[in-house]
Amino acid sequence: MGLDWNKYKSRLEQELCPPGNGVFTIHTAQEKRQGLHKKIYGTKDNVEELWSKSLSDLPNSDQAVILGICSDTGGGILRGANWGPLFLREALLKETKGEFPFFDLGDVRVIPHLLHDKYLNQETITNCRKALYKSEKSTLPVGPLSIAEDVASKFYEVFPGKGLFGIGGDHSTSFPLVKAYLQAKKEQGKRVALIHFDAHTDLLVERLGIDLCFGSWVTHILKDLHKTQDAIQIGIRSSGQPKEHWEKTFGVQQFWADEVLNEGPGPIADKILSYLRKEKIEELYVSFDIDALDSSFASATGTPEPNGLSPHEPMVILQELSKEFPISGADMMEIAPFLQTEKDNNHGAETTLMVGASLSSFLIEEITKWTRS
Ligand SMILES: [Mn+2]
Repeated sequence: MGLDWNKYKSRLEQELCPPGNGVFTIHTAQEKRQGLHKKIYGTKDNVEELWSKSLSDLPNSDQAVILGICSDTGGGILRGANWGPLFLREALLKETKGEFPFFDLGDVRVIPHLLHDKYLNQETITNCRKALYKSEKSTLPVGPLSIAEDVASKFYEVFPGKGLFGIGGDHSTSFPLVKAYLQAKKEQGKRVALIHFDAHTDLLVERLGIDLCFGSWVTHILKDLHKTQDAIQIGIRSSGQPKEHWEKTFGVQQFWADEVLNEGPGPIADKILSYLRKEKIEELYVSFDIDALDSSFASATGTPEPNGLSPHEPMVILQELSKEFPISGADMMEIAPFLQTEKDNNHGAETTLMVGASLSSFLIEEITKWTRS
């Protein structure tokens, strides 16, 4: 037995805040936030207290557990994915007709100027601890990626049989989630694979000297996989290098968007399945960058890309894979609801959120199924 639940709960009460509150703001999107709180708690008042009370039910929950990370500091082209967790939750509740097929842990308390604590000096860490935890003696992390990693790794320590569904945030926020997941599964002796949907490889080693960002996070979780081939990327199309370069240099497997569109999702799923069977993979983590989808379906994102997948292909692939291999962790990243960049008749954010919610709700259901199995 590692950390006990009560200690973890008191950590959560400090590191997290109620669902939808992860963006530090007074007025912006206040109505939306209050609307979400009314749906969750039946009121917009005393939300901190109601949320903190609700955490007590976590040990008895058998549902997928949601964690929002409202950080886009790791992005860098067009920002705005910090609003993903609030807006996607609302879209999810529409999708599930107000039912809650998940347990909501809340949002990471994000200082929007920070990324990871390793980039900070001691003075800044102390000041930020004063701001977040009202104590300079606190030993808790302060950067969003560091907090998320602390929350996720201790989550798996306390609840090895539960699964997390992360909502980003720019794609760097998958780094702590995937890292904690991979390390926990390794500890449990379980062989897992990463199924990564994206228009981009996210395989930079660093970007302008920063190693943890939306373009480089995958590179830094490869060492936590049993084999680098266990990272399977789907939907790639915006890349300065051909597929062979990435597969040879990093050892990952890729299925580019044109392959998926030409061959169809069924045959692609079959190829992936035969690898997973051969390698005796036991569980899957799915990281979904919404820009894997064509920009006509996903325009509300930092780097919308044409010539991508429709929601149909990933759904078929995920359905086929999950028939044989349980999905025990997943995330939905890079939805930036205030961005509407394409000629989308101003329905871009609505469409992006709708398809994001339908894929998310599938992944959440799968995590819940696995939790109950
Ligand atoms: Mn990405």
